[in-house]
Amino acid sequence: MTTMAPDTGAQDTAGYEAVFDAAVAAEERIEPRDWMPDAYRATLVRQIAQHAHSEIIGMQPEANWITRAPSLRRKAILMAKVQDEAGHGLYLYSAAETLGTGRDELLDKLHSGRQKYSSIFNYPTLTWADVGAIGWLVDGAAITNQVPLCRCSYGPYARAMVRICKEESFHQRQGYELLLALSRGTEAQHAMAQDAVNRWWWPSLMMFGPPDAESSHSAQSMAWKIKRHSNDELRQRFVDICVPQAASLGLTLPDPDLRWNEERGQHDFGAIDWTEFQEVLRGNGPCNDQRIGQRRRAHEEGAWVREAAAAYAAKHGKATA
Ligand code: FAQ
Repeated sequence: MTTMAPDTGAQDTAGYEAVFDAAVAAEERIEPRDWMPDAYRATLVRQIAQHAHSEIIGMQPEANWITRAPSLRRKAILMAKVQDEAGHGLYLYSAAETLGTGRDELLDKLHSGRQKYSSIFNYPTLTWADVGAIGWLVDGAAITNQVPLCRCSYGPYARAMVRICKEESFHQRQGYELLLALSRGTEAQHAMAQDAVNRWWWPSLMMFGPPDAESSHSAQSMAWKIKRHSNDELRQRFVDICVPQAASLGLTLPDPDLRWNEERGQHDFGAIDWTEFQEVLRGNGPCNDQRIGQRRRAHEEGAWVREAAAAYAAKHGKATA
């Protein structure tokens, strides 16, 4: 989109709004210096921040297994994956910065519970098979949700998503491959893989957010082309993708109501426990306290790194001047 004069707040914004609406309708990208409605900016900051927080908190469940990976190859893959998630957090915090909201402010809101992160990361990783289940199901759900975000109307978010989705695709495959090895292994390994899938399946479906009828932001976000599909549409797409993959893995999905519906051309699936989802959002999931406690500690312990980087930048700036 062509750059428009920034809103000074004093002038009539109707003209700017018409140009913004026309750009969104024409599938043009909104860029940081373009005029945008305050509510559009606030919605993007909310979603991008929640997404960034999810990426960095999401490092914890799998990092739990780095020291206990069963081989050097598995350890190297897992370390690379967890580092990728940190990188995704950084791209996303940078995207939020282009909207005028600094990283410090967003981290402060995360640490004080004023901003959310994905419900999925409040579940424990009990066995090595959980690393496979997270890759297959959690990264799989993340890709299903995030590929359409590559076409988000806000340029910096959409562009960050392109690289993130490529990396998530590798993550999904490594999880699938890990589960396949376990599923084809000993009886105990197969049982471990099945148990992990049983525990991660329903929380993965919750990642897509509340049902459409209860999704407070979907209608406006879709009108602004931030979101391209509703929560239920993406959840259904994910279920349809997973069913044949589970069969190839030799594993079952823990839903007795899961069956192909010829008429709809999609799978029917059982009722999601939305009470559990709401409880996790309220901070009462199995690992909420542990996750946020660990995040606050990491931030405090990293203070010296931030101070050193700032001192270096100041010194370097002075030398250049
Ligand atoms: N968890 O009106 P909606 C990953 C909140 S990345 C917690 O439907 P919206 C990579 C929502 O914020 C995973 N809260 O909201 C990885 C809102 O609350 P608010 C993260 C949730 O925004 C893999 C309220 O409920 N991905 O996994 C959740 O239109 C492995 C009402 O909901 C993203 O963030 C939830 N599951 O749609 C990393 C993708 N669902 O703000 C490490 C970008 C909803 O009013 C290891 N985000 N809420 O207080 C999105 O696409 C959207 O924000 C949705 C929610 C679809 C998540």
